[in-house]
Amino acid sequence: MKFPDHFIWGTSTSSYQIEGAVNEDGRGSSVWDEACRYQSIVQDGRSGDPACDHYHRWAEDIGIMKEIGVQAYRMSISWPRILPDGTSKINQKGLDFYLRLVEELVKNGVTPYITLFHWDFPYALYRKGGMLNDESPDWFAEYAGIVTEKLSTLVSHWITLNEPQCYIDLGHRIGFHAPGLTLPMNEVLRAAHNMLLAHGKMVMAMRAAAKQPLKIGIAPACMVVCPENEKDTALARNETFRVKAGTTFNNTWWLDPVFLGSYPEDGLRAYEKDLPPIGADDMKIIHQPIDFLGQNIYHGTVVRKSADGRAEYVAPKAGGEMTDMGWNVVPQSLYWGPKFFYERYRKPIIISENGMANLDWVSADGKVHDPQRIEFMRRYIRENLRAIQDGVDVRGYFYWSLLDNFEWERGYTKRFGLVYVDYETQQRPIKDSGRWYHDLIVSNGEIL
Ligand code: IFM
Repeated sequence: MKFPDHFIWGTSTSSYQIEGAVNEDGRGSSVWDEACRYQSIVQDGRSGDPACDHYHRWAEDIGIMKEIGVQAYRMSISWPRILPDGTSKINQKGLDFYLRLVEELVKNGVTPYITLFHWDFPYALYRKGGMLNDESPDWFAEYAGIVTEKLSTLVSHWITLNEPQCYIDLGHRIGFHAPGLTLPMNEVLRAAHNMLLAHGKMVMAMRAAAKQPLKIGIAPACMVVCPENEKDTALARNETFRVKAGTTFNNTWWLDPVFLGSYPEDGLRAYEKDLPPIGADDMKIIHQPIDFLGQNIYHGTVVRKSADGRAEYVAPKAGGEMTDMGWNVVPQSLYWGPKFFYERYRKPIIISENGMANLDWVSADGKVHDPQRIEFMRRYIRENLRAIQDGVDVRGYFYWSLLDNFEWERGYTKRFGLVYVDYETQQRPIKDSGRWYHDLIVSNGEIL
């Protein structure tokens, strides 16, 4: 059982979840800074400061990556560190921080993958209307061009948006995430449309500013519906790609415009009375040629055909495997997800996030034993290999996350890392799973 020779093994993080140093070196405020301070959306009442203090400990963290043996590191850029007001005035110190980080990664043989937007939207732009301001796509483009100009000599792999469904739906419809809004559906869809335009305009700006040919992708949250049996495959595929009214948590409303150049018909029907104005050239802007699809997949649902031919969701078994997030363990989502999406969009796939939160602690022997995480990874990655063996073009796997970190509305209560973080001392022991991942990488999957 081996992965293709070119397969990339990496880990992921994001700026607000690990960096800390929110008031240092000219960084501006983001909607998450403000939400943590003024809205009680975070369970433990904490914020992304100091998180893992990565802003000061980045060199140590690269050392840890080397010890684990990761070949690539997916990180995100804090927009308000680069442009404290969101546009115009560049904060050189912010850009220099990322240049140093990227230089050191490359020097250490770790390939950087950069995500430009992982939710830390500049507060100054939120005050100008945020995603409801139709100028917002241009703000994203300006920011993307500046970062690309600075870093693209060394960085060839880029992701425009991370899980836009979360930023828009959790942040603008349900209010669980910053900026904590509960807007009506017509405004949510307008914000979503602007987010898609932002993606397209970012790609254009990045290609224009690039110092070398870039590989650009997008990393949505992928909702995967798996068939209970092979005979339920068509049903599961339909459910995976179906747009349901009342939420933008779906796959095709976001990805059909990006990869196919149009909104899905069932979505246009489901959202009919709330549709945003769609300009004549909008789809052309959104549908830029890009190079890969990043899939963030953690769990899935299972479906079978009912007696009258409808989709019947299979309830997880009582007391079944579950992570500390309360997410069901559905390893076959890493088979069906890549398979269904590859069939629909025909683009190389990177598993840009997969992982689990676990109740980890440091044992008396000073180590962190996390057998469940090892088992989780083993099961999921095996399924991913099965997809590759069935002809799906999966190019890499990025475990979420390198470090335990600030898990948004759950604060520091959830630990996803291969590396344990003691937030008081900032010590970082590598967990058993990190050691296991090392062996997996060295054997290119053979130890599975
Ligand atoms: O921590 C998040 C990450 O920021 C986005 N994807 C899911 C992870 C786990 O919830």
